[in-house]
Parts: sequence; structure tokens; C-alpha cells
Amino acid sequence: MKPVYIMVGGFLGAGKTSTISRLARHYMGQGKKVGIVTNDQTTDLVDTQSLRSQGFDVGEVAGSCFCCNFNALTSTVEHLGEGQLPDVILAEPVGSCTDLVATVIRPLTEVYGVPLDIAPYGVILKPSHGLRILRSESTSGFSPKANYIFRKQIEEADFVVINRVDEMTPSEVTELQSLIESEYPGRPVLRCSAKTGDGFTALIETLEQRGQFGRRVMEVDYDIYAAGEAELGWLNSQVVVESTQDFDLDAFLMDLIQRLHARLLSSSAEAAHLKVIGLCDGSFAVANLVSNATGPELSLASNSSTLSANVVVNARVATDPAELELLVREELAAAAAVIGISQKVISLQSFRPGRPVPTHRIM
Ligand SMILES: Nc1nc2c(ncn2[C@@H]2O[C@H](COP(=O)(O)OP(=O)(O)OP(=O)(O)O)[C@@H](O)[C@H]2O)c(=O)[nH]1
Ligand SMILES: [Mg+2]
Repeated sequence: MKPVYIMVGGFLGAGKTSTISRLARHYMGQGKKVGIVTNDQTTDLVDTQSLRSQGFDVGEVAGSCFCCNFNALTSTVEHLGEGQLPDVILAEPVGSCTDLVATVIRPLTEVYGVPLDIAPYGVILKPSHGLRILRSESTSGFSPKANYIFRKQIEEADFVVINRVDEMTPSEVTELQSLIESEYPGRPVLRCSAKTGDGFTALIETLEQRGQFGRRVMEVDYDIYAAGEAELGWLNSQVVVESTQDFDLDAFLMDLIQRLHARLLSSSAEAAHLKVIGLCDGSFAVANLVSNATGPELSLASNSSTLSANVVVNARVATDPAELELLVREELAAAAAVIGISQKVISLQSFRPGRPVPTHRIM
């Protein structure tokens, strides 16, 4: 049997990792071996830490996206499993990437030597920005160039998943669905919640279909695409926090993300996704901010008090990376000081993503 390759696309903070985690549990529950590939422009990925902490077999392409380092994707796939490829490979591309059919799916079919059974390509739609972007509101939070990427992601999808239906009103879901159907006809629209599992039976059935999928190659203006990506400040950092007395890890992460949110609001810098993971003694907590309007949440509680923790911060924000670095350093220090703990930044990279130059582009 050829390994099934499922790539889960969608914008930053759409719910790709949450969806992959739920799908992985489903396939493992069926007795299948599952491998996951995460991806980012640099090292220190919250997603890798989070998925590994959940016990999954995770390979990571860190330092460039799947499209620009196709060979890293395939070699990472080959290192999954123990000497034998898993039955199911779940891959999460970088949320600011598009043109993935031409640069990843087609090359996997036509260039890569290892036969894979490629599932239909689904794109997870993030309502917090999606509704505003598809309504063409000027206050979408991002510039037209970043919105271009958001729209291109939908255009190349075999099907679209409206995620987070658990927190939307029925009329919002209906509006979003009709906007997608009128602007991007021919793409089935699923309604799901990666949080509650609603809609996952239909998602799994859709992923089992085979036929004319993964073929929506499209015209892409790489100048707009590159400019849209470069408008996002990117920051990944690893920090060690320590104390002589136990501190509440979840409260620390929430305080940190609330402080960062307040700073972004005051400088009108829109969050695409800010995520923080804290790891200590076998347990972990994750806090996220997926848009300035939505506000922060503790998406996974550790319920731990600890003397020390490793904290990884990943921020993708429509702002200058130098400013992003400054505010992250300042708010880390402030959040630590207020509870009397020490914090040491072990690594920090902040930058604007470079122009995408795909390894292959098959039209
Ligand atoms: N309420 C609700 N929250 C969700 C749902 N899916 C994801 N989230 C939350 O949304 C945030 C982002 O989810 P992720 O799965 O990390 O999103 P992502 O697309 O992997 O993000 P990037 O990797 O940064 O692009 C987290 O706080 C999740 O807990 C959902 O269906 N409902
Ligand atoms: Mg993710």
C-alpha cells in the first residue's frame, strides 16, 4: 500500500495543527501508523513541540517552506517511521504559502520517486480574517497583498473547510459559505470545528476521495505574493524561565500573550498568529492569539506549577520584525518580573520572509 499523503493548507492561525492532531488521532485509532511533517521559515517551532508532546511522530522542515525546499520535505518524509514509511503522512505547510499545488503536490506526483497516494487538497479557512477579507472590507487587518495570499490559498483548494464553527453564529457560517461558493465555485465547502470534532466525519470522507484532485494550478503573481509575505514580521524564540518558588505556568503564558496583545492593539499591528508553548516536567501548555479582534486564549492548559519551563514563542504579525522583537523581549521581561521569576532568551530569530523561489513549479 502506498502511504497516503494529506496536506492541510490554510492561512496562519486557521487551525491546521489542530486539524492534523485530530486527524492523526483518528488514523492511529484505526491502527494506522501516522507521521507528521511541520514546516516553518526558521527553527524553534511551537507546532513541532506541541505535536511531539501529544506523542506523535513528527519530522520538521525548518528554515524554508516546502515549496522552496522540496528536497527537505521528501527527505523528512523518508525519515518518518522506523525504517518503513507510515501509512498516513500529514503535512502542514507554512500558513503564508500559496501555489502549493504547482510547487508541492504536482512535484510529489511527477518528480518524486516514491509513490504516494495523494489525498484531495483541503484548505482550512480562518473566519476571523476570512469573513472580512471575502467581504472585501477595508478593515480586514492585513494589506491587499497579504489578502491576495489568503485568496490564492482558497483558489487552489480542492475543498475548503470553514473551521471554528463552534464559535460562529449560523448566519456567519452561511454568509462565509456563500461568499466562498460565489467567489470560488466548484470547491465543496465543509463546516468543521477542530476543537470539538464537529464535521470531521465529512472531512475524513472527503480526504478518502480520489480522482481529479490536486490539479488546480493557477497563475500567481510572485511579486505580490512575495510582498504580501514580507509584510509579516516573523519571530521565533526559545526562552528558559526559572524561579526559586513554584509558579503557575498557564498563568504566566496567558499573562505574556495578553501583554503582547495589548501592545499589538496599541500599535495597530494585526496578529496573524501569535503562539506560545510552555514545557515542563512532561506537561505543556499552549496559548494563542489568532487575530487582534479575537483576543488571546489558553488553548491547552498544563495545570502545572513548576520551578522552570522552556517557553517557545512564535509570532507572525503585520509589523516590522525589529519592533516585534523589541516588544516580545520587553513583555517577556515584564511578565517574568511581575511574578518574580527569571527569563533567559536562548535563541531568537526575527525577520521578514524572503521571496519564495520554488524548487519545482509544475503547471
Ligand atoms: N474555538 C476554536 N478554536 C480553534 C479551532 N481550531 C483551532 N482553534 C484554535 O485556533 C488557534 C490556532 O490553531 P492552530 O491549529 O495552531 O492553527 P494553525 O493553522 O496551525 O496556525 P499556524 O501554524 O500558525 O499557521 C489555537 O488557539 C487553536 O486552539 C476550532 O475549531 N474552534
Ligand atoms: Mg500550525
